[in-house]
Amino acid sequence: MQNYGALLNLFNRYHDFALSTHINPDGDAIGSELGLYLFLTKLGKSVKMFNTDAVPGNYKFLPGWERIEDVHALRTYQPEVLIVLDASTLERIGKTLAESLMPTHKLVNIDHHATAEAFGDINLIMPSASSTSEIVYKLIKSHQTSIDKSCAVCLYTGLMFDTGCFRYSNTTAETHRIAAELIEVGEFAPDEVYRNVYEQLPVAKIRLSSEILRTLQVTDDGKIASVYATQEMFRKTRATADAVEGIVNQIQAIAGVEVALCVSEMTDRSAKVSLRSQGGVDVSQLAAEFDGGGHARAAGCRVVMPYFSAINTLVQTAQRYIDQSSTEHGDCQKD
Ligand SMILES: [Mn+2]
Repeated sequence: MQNYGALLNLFNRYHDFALSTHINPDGDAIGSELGLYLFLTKLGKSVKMFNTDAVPGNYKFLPGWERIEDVHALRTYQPEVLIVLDASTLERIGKTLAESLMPTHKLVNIDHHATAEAFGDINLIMPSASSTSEIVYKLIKSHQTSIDKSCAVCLYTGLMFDTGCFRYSNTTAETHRIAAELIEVGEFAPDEVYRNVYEQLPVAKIRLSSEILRTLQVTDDGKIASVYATQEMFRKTRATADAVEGIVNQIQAIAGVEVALCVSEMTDRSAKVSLRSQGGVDVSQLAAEFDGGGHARAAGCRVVMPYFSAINTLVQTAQRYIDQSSTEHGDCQKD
């Protein structure tokens, strides 16, 4: 991969680095950011991290999380090199940060989203990688530096998160080999990492889940399942917006369902949509119709309409995709 070389050159040439990742950061965002931070620090670089949103509580067991600063800490600081991780567009790091965090020399983009834009001077975009953490792992390996304990647990967390604990189709023999090496090097207990990430749920999240699951609708053909969350439900359960995460995966598990979607009513009269697919429909394309993005089997978008209109619009669009994919399938059978 020639791009590793271009990036490794930057590590030799420059001293001041800043890292950032997407809004509402998840396990891969935080894991890859901290993993790269710890590696660059070990190389003796000056490294700062700036995120728009705070580190979620369940990732505060990871070494270095408290070094992540917000946009207010930025002031007039300009790094020589800015590396953006796990964000398919520069705007995904948050508008204010995207406009004010300017590198004096190079902008680097490290990502694995199929819809990733090559917005950097150097772009390390690998849609075949399970996670951005996997790309960071390979980058460090190509530098022929050993991965240390603290770095290993961060990268493992990202790998675990983005593969849905090694369940999703992006999980390969290689993913397991990398995970095995990280466990060996990191000397951590994988079950403890799992508990830290997934078993720290606030009770409000379970209460919200029960409200949301009550809204379940499945189309007559059984192929599209949808649920929604309203502001009223958030008020009633006192759950935060991120408590919706994961519910769409539950309804995707319904037998026969090809596309699952969860619509959340936002406070600004827009609606946030999470999409999942069994593989027949590329939901990153579907999301792109609404200026969203993601992966073939997991994507999202935000639409400016009331949540009930959003459900209808998205279900209809998903139906169109399912009809298209079954037509294509039918043609194949005729041949
Ligand atoms: Mn990711």
